[in-house]
Order: sequence, then C-alpha cells, then structure tokens
Amino acid sequence: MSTPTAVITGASSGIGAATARGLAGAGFRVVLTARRGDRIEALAGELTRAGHAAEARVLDVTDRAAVDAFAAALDRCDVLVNNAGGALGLDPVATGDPADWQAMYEVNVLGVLHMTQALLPALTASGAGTVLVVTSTAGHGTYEGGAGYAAAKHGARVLAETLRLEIVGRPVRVVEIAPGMVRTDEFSLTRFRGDAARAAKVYEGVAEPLTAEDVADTITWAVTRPPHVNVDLLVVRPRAQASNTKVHREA
Ligand code: 8X3
Repeated sequence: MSTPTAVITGASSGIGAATARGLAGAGFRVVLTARRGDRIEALAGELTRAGHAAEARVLDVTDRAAVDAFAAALDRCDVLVNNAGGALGLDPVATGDPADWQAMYEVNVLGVLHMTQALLPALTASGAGTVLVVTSTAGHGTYEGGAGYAAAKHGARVLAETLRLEIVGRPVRVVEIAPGMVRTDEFSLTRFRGDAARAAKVYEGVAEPLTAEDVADTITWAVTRPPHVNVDLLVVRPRAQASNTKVHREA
C-alpha cells in the first residue's frame, strides 16, 4: 500500500512551504509543486533528509496541459491543497490594470479549477479525498484598492462552495481556509512589485500578523480530521485584525 499523498501548489515559499512541512509531519507523502524548481527541490531534500517522503515537481497551475501531464503521472492523490495564488497591485477600480486582473483570475481561480479537475478522479479513487482551497478574507469582503484580488478570491470561494454541492455523496470533502493578514516573505512584495518599503507598511505597527506556520497549522488540522468531518470554512485572522479594514496598529 503506498503512502497517502498530498499535493501542494505554490509550495516554494510562505503558506505552501509551511503546509508541506505540516503535512509531511502528519505522515503524508508530500508532492511539492511550484514554478521555481530550485526552491521546491531544496525543501523536498530537507524533508527527505528529515525522514519524510517528499518530491518536487515543477508546475505552473495556469498551464492546463502541464497540469494534466502532472496528474497523469501521479500514482495516487488523497489531498490537494490549492495554495498557489496572489495579489497584483492595490489600484482603484477606475485605474486598475486589466492585465493584473486577468493574471489574478488565472492563478487564483483557473489554477484551482485546472488542478481540481485534473485530480478529482484520483481524489475520488482514494476513498477519502480532500480538496482544500486557500482563499482569503478578500474572498469574503472587499476593501479599497482590492477589487481585482477580492474578485478573484471570491471566485475561488464560489468554486469551492459549488464543488461541495456538486460532489456531495462522493468520498471527497471540500475545505476552504480564508486567511486574513499573514506576513510572509513574498505576498506583499509581489503585490507591490518588489517595493519593500511599501510592502513593509502593510504590517506596520501590527503586533503579530499571522505567520505562514499559523495558517499551515489550520490547514494541517482541517486535513487530519476524520474523513467524515468536513470543515467547510475557516476564517483566520490575527487578533489585531477585526475586519478587512479594521486593523489595530501600535504607534
Ligand atoms: C491576503 C489578505 O487583506 O491582503 O489574502 O487581501 S489581504
């Protein structure tokens, strides 16, 4: 009998990398996917040396042909963590770049669609599959400048909710984890295209933004519940963040 297998997208950094560590620690063979091969190779190597089963596969979730080839080569899949995603810009609707909106839709929504469609047969065949979608609190409300990202994350949330309705009765549960403010190395840096000062301002004065490990902990918890327990949705924020627009900042 092969080892229960978890596929994690966007596993090269942040929440994805922390989730790979969490699920490996929980006994899963983890298959790390991302565009940056050097990073996932390094993490898979680290996990393997620590005695876990870990593999790295270079994959762009927006490339359907590559996703299909990846799925065809996989011998089993028990858990799919759709983590790859991200924000580009913080521009008002009036001036936002349609190319940013398109890129955000492609990775945050179509990326989840491609991975989920490709792996659903294997997840069903496992007899106790989990599709997990890492959305965002931006999938449950919006904020000024956030429309492109919020629209995409609302799309990912609706995908998860609809899939749960459509596959009820099959042995696959659908879990959504919606993190609020998480301080990772890359989320805000990517959003502001490498502007480190602007990225740092997002977390300025916030005593303890969530860490990637905090979110990975909730993902690992949801995935390791008994198969009949479907954690539909977990909204996770730091204590200092009461809503998308209400954040306590110390002077
Ligand atoms: C990240 C949360 O507030 O930057 O998904 O949209 S936020």
